[in-house]
Amino acid sequence: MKTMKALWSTLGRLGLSLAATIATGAAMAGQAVKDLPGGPAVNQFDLHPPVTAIAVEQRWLHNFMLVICLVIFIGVFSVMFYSIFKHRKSKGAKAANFHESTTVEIIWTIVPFIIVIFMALPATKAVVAMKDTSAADLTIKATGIQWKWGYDYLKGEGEGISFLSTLDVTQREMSDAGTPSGDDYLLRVDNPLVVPVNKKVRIVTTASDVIHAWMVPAFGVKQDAIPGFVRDTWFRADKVGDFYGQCAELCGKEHAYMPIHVKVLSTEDYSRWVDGERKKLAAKADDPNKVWVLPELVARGEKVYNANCAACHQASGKGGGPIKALDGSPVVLDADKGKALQIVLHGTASGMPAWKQLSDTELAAVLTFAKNHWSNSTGQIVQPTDVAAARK
Ligand code: HEC
Ligand SMILES: [Cu+2]
Repeated sequence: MKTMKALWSTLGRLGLSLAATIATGAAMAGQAVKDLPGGPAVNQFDLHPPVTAIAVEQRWLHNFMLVICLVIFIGVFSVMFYSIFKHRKSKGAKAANFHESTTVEIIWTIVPFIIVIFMALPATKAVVAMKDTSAADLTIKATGIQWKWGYDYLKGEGEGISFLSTLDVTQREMSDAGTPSGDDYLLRVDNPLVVPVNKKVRIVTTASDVIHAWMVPAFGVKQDAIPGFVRDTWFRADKVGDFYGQCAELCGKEHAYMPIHVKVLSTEDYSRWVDGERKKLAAKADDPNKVWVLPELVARGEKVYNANCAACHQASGKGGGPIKALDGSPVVLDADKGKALQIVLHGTASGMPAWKQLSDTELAAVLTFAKNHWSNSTGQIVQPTDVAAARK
């Protein structure tokens, strides 16, 4: 009796949560999410529409194997059910009594063997083609970092360009607030990877902390990015457009927040983009001895903050849980600039990462920003030279 009661209450609770799930689903459907070209589609059933020869081949292989499996499934089960039905006991069927039929054994060894060869041949051909990263027009290193991607153009047009690609801040805010919207929800990044169309692009993957994986379904590409190792993959996109993927290896609590956005441009547009990046690089090569004025440095610092710090400390500067607030923090407000500087340069044992990979100017900017934003208004300026001195 008691167990029955428990069972009913469990079932009741299950029903409630099911209803809640359906209600949320309906609420989300109410927001009219549409297909994202180059990304996921609403109620997507098939693989992503392929835009590389490899992805076309993978899709063909997938369908080919599916058909073979279906035929075998239908064949085997038809014979089985037919035999069970036709030779049932109530019809007075008598079981044949024999063992060791050499003919049957040979047939059921040879036939599957032939089927396996039929499937393995085209599959091997595809795998070999996927692994052939030789003679690439462009080589780009993709580094998985908790939780963003770093791209370095190593060889080919655009060599020397390098940037980080992080989830767009508005996406993070929507996620935190529980109000998803937009067709590219959690797929929008600040700096997409840009590549030319119809060129063989070799992607070299590695990681700086844990294992990540670089995956873009429309290209048929998925490659683990492993710390201390270098792996590679390639694609040749035959269409311009925007294509989306995600980190495909569970890499920590923000695994879902490291999307991949690849922008495929025409050859001319790509050259133009490279030119623009070169100019930006030149402009960004900050003079470390420059003496900045407050508003300029705060504006620069806000960008650095949004790209690197807001994920933990929040756009509001309030942090949360073990992540200390920067708004009103005595360390940030301290007249001794060195205190905050040491923490940001070297991190702490309790979860604050070290940021020494940022430039002197970026660190000076982000600290000046923290000291003069939200309710903080110290008027203090941290100059790049202060950061350089603290590094020693
Ligand atoms: C991965 C999450 C994370 C990121 C990203 C992060 N922090 Fe922190 N930060 C922390 C945690 C956790 C603490 C608290 C550490 C402690 O108590 O020792 C902290 C503490 C601090 C402190 C000391 C605050 C105090 O009152 O003691 C400063 C300053 C700071 N962070 C600045 C930054 C800046 C600037 C950035 C961006 C460049 C940044 N943090 C990015 C997690 C993070
Ligand atoms: Cu990852």
